[in-house]
Amino acid sequence: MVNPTQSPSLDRDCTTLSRHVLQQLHSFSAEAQDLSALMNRVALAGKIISRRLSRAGIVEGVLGFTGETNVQGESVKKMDVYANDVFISVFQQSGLVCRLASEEMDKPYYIPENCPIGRYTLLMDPIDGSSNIDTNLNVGSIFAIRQQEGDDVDQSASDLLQNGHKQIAAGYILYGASTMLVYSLGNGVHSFTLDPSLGEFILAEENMKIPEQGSVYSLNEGNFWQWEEPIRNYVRYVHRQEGYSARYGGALVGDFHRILQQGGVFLYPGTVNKPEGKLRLLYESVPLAFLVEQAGGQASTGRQRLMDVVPDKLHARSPLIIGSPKDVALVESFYQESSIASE
Ligand code: AHM
Ligand code: MG
Repeated sequence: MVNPTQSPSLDRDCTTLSRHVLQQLHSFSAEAQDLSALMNRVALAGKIISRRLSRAGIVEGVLGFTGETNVQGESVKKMDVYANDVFISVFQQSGLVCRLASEEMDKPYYIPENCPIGRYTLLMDPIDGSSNIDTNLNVGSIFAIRQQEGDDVDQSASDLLQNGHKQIAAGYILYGASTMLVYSLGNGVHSFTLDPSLGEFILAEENMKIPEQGSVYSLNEGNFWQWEEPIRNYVRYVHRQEGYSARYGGALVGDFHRILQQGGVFLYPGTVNKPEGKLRLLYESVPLAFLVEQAGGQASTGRQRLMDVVPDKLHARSPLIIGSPKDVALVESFYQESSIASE
């Protein structure tokens, strides 16, 4: 007779993402199965993109630009296009997602065979920080899932123009020294590491908690003279204190992952010419705001909780201040100070 034993390492190896989603939802209902299948497809996209990135320089189509400009007026990299295609491909014939909205596409992409059954919409930045690819540094994919509201017969996707509380899941994939997937269904934040020998994302950490305060501040100080005064005053304050470290990798997912694990604050503020900043709400800042709040942190525009911001268009931007609660509150205090001074 064999008596099955509960080996912790075997149990960990078997805690795959799809199993974890079902555990999180405490259910085997059709809806839970759908979300589990959906996350599994996001993970598949991450594995395909990760495989391609790991061959940069030895296969065609990883490094360099396509020569085109996207809807945001930015030069498109070959990997931006590839990763966007990967996300579309993994959801074909899935019956799960009718629409995908992406940084790389002017309008949402409809997958006809999944509509109208697929009641979920996937919002994504397929490769965030793509300027890092050519120097073999980390990049990421950011995603959020929203329930489609209404039939969207005119394909205007106007139901997406709602605040961050409408997200039912969000996360990112970090292509770094290892490939990690971090996600939340609104019940804690959980991280998974891709085990290349299994080809599976295996649970790394459950219920991640951001430290209340950290020593890292992360922003592009090259923009100092273009920022509004409260941010300049915050940075001047930091420069006069002992114990702060500046860390900025130029790719949001990696910079955010460091802050999530070690505490501190990431900032991409507005500038004189671009008060709305650079980062896009629906598929960059708001998914990370959802995650950070689930981990006990905060995300703000400086003047407002980021989760409450209602985008006025699909590619709307907003300043982003995100991280440990005490550090975000400190940055906000510089905005409050400046509004009192101007009264
Ligand atoms: P992208 O999605 O086009 O790659 O742009 C977003 C990236 C973020 O990953 C990063 O935080 C930011 O742009 C860096 O911008 P900058 O080079 O202005 O510091
Ligand atoms: Mg981006």
